[in-house]
Amino acid sequence: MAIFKPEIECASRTYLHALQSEKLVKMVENAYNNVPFYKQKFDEMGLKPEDIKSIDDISKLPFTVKTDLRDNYPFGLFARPQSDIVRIHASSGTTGKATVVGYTQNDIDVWADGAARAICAAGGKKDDIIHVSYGYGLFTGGLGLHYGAEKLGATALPVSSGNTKRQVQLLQDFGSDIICCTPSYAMFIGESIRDMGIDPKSLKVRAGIFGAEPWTDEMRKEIERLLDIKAYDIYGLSEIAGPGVSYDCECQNGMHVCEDYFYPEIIDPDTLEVLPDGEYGELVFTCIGKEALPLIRYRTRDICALTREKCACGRTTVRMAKPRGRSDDMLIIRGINVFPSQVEHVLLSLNMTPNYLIIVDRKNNLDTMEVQVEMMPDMFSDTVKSLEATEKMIESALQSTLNVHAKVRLMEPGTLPRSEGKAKRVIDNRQF
Ligand code: DLL
Repeated sequence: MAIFKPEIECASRTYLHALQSEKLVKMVENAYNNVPFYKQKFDEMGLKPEDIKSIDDISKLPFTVKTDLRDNYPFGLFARPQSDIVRIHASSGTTGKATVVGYTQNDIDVWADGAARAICAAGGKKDDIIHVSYGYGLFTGGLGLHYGAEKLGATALPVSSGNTKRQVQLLQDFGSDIICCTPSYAMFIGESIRDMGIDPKSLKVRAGIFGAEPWTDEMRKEIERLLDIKAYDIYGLSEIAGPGVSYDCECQNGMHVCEDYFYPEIIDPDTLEVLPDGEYGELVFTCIGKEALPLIRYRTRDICALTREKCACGRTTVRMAKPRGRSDDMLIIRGINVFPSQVEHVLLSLNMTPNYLIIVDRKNNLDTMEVQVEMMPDMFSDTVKSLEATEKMIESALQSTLNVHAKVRLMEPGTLPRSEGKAKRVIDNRQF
C-alpha cells in the first residue's frame, strides 16, 4: 500500500531524532518568547530556552495540563497574533469553559498532512471519495478528515453526522470508497444497512477510518463484518491537532504517530516519571511542529503504551496502543467529551442540588446518558407536571453546555448513594 510521506514515515530513527531535536529547539524558543505563561513557568524553574539542545532534553521541560488552557481562556496560550490565526476549534473543558485551539495556515497544513497520512495508510487514493460523517463545527473530526482527504488529492464528501438514511443513500448513490466516523456510529450505520435489507457487498465502500472514542478489537471485527470493509483506527485530540495525530496502517497493530509533529512520551501519572516503551501510562505530547499553540508536554490523560519496533508495513515511526482508558474522569459520549464537573456546573447554576449520578449505557450501539439528580426538599410537593417541566429545563441546559442529549430524572431527596470517600458520580455500563 502507498505511503503518503515515506521520507518521514519510513525515515531512520537517527534521522527522526535529529529532526525532532531541531524542531524542539525552535518550538521552545517560540513558546518562551511568545507565550507569557511558558516564560513565567521557565523563569520559575530557572530554565532557559538554550538549555534545550536536543530531544533528549525534553524531560527538563514542564508539563502542560488542560486547566492551563482554561486558566488562559480563550486565547491566552496562543503564540501568534490574531492576524496569523486562520482557524479556531474547541472541545469540552472541565467546567463551563471550552478548551480553545488556534491554528495558523502552517498548523492547518501540518494537521491536514497527518490526516492525509492516515487516509493513505487506510488505502485511500486520489480517485477515492472520502465520505466524512464526523461532525463538522468546533469539533475537529469533520474538518480534520476533510482537509486530509483534499491534501491527499481525493474527493472529500462533507456529509457530517446524523440522518443515517441519507448516509446510506449517499454511500449507495455516490459510491463512497472510504467512510470516516466514530466507531459507534459505524456500527449504527452497519445495522441500519442490514435492517434496510441492503447487502453491504453491494456498496463500493471498502474501508473505514474510525476514532474519537475508545473501541475494542471485537468491535472492529463486528464493524468489518457488518459493513464488509476493513476498519482502521485513528487517534487525535483537539489540543494537539485533531484526528491524524496517529493512525492505523494495514497491519492494524498500533497507531503510527506523526512524531515529526507530535513528540510522544509515556509517563507514570502519579510520579510523572517517563516510562520505557511497552509500559502503560499516561500519554504526553509536545507539539514540535505547530506555531499557534505550541503545547509543551501536554498531558492527554489517555492511558496507553508506545513501541518503536519496526512495523511490517515499512513505517519506522513510533506506534501507540489503543488507549485503554483515562487517568481522569472524562467520558466520551457519542464521540463528544463530557466531564462530570460540567454536569455539576450546570446543575449548580440552576440552583439544583449537587447530588447527582450519571448513568451511561449503549443501546442499539449508540451511547445514552441519564442524569439522575435529587430534588430540593421544597420541590418534593410539586405536581408531576411541574417536575417534568423542571426535567426538561435541565435537559435543555445540559444539551446546550455538553452538546449531547442527556435524559434527566429527578429523584427523591436522599435517594442517591452517598459515599464516605470520593463521590461516585458515574456508572458506565458500556463494554469497551
Ligand atoms: O476526538 C479528535 C478526533 C476526531 C480523533 C476524529 C479521531 C477521529 P477531542 O474531541 O479533543 O478530539 O477528543 C480527544 O478523544 O484524548 C481520547 O480520549 C479520545 N480519542 C480520540 N481518538 C481515539 C481513539 C478528537 N482512536 C480524546 N481511540 C482523546 C480511543 C480516542 N480514544
